[in-house]
Amino acid sequence: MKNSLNKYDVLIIGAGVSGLFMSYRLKSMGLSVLVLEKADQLGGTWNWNRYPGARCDIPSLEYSYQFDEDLQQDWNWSEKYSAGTEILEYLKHVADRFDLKEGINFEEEVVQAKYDEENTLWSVKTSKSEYESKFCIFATGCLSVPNKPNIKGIESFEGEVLQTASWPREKIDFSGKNVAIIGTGSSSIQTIPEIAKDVKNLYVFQRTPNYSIPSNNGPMDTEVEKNVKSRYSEFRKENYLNGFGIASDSGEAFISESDLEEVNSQLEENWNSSGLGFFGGYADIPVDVSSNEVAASFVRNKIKEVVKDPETAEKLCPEYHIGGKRLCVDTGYFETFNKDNVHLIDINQDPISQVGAETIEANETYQIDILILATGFDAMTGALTSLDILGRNEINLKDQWKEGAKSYLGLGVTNFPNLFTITGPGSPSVLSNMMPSIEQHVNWIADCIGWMSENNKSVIESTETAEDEWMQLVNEIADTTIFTSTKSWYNGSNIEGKAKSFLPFIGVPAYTEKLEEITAADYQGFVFDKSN
Ligand code: NA7
Repeated sequence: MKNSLNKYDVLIIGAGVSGLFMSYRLKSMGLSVLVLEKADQLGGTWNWNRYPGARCDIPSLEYSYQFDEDLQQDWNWSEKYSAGTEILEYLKHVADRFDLKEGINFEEEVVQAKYDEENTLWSVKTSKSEYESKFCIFATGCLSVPNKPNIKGIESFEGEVLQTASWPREKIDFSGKNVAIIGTGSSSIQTIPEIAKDVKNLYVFQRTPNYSIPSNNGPMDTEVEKNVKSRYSEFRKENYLNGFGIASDSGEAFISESDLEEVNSQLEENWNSSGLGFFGGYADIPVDVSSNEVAASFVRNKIKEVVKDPETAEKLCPEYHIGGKRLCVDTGYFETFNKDNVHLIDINQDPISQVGAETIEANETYQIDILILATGFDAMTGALTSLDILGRNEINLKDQWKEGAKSYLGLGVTNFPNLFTITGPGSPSVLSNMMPSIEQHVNWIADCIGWMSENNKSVIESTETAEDEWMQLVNEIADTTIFTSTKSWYNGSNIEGKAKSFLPFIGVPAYTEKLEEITAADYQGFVFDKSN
């Protein structure tokens, strides 16, 4: 495309892990690319979620780009699981190393993207300007629109209100303060042990307890690092063969067919070393309710061993299937409830009735200085439905998805030509290691755009039939697992009024195989240059 001031071949929305690599790939192909980023710096998730204790729960050697051998050899991670701050440094390094910052407009929020059918162009309006492009790629992340809870009186609170998902850059002084935190998902589980160190009192308002496995984090084991680096590409390939795309051994044994004593000693080993891999430690934990219960009850017993007050321990024990809500990985979470200044309030039993100027009321009235919302996200679709994306006949994506999001492969949506989503609904995304899943999608999109150019195709769009059949497959697979019977953000249950549909594709190897088959069949399920 001719490069006039605001015209590009490709506009990429978001300068996080996916937007950065997408711009690298497309620029390497000689295309004109602009990245539009709402924040004042790059990093996406790792820029916004700056709360104390923010850490990746996938090991550092896996949660890193693989597209450049020198990069993966040169970069040294300091810990087994990286802190958010270190990942942000890494992403800045990548942007500098590959000269990516130049093509990013910061503090520019996209408010509308509209497809012009006649000229087959996307018109994108931002908080500052307007642009046109042939392709529009949403690299907006799966967990990027915070869920703001509707709690009576919250706007009248006169102390500081913080949200884990949009944490301020300056250091917060918690010393001697009374702090309340609402929510007990992964973010809260990471931040509670850190915040509890300084506060006068920490009041934890829990609606649903979570299963969490100790990270056993520590400095990077240099022998492990050396070994992985000596065979990095093999290591990455092996990880794609794991159901969740991680390095942890997928247990092939079934709890239902094993001796219970042996199972317990294996679970003990997994508890001490596997982190998230605990869930896949036996092949039937994700699919068999009775086997799942064996693993769940093992974790409940651990909680009861760690937490000294039996009543608090009981409240911290989840009842649903382990893994049904995303499993957490922690550093001293359950231990923190043994501190005298940490108090657990079960808001199922005693709901929060209101927030006052200096108080929060549930079973009693708590005086607080700081209120922290760790209440999660409008997951997987929020970043695509919180603005106006208008496709053919000006159909708005949020209307098209009113009854539940539908996408072909998590990459394309019918009625939205030349629009791609990275790790969109219907792809392994949040049920996989996000880094390699992002790279898989970015490579696919770049290759597809390259193929279109070589084959004189101008416009790509997924068909409704392909999309329907794909989402049916997503749901058929999910129905064979424990995931659909638990309320979670995987199926939209955490957001009031959101359609309930299960969104991630379960199984990285099966997904990869499908993607390869479809691509080899000249992008089966997509149509090119459909007449309007
Ligand atoms: P999560 O895992 O969605 O956790 C949010 C928590 O907030 C969870 O405990 C929710 O309870 C709770 N919540 C949400 N709304 C409310 C209201 N209105 N009142 C009380 N409690 C509420 O988000 P995180 O940020 O912790 O983690 C997200 C992902 O980031 C994580 O899984 C990793 O992938 C990284 P609920 O369970 O809905 O009853």
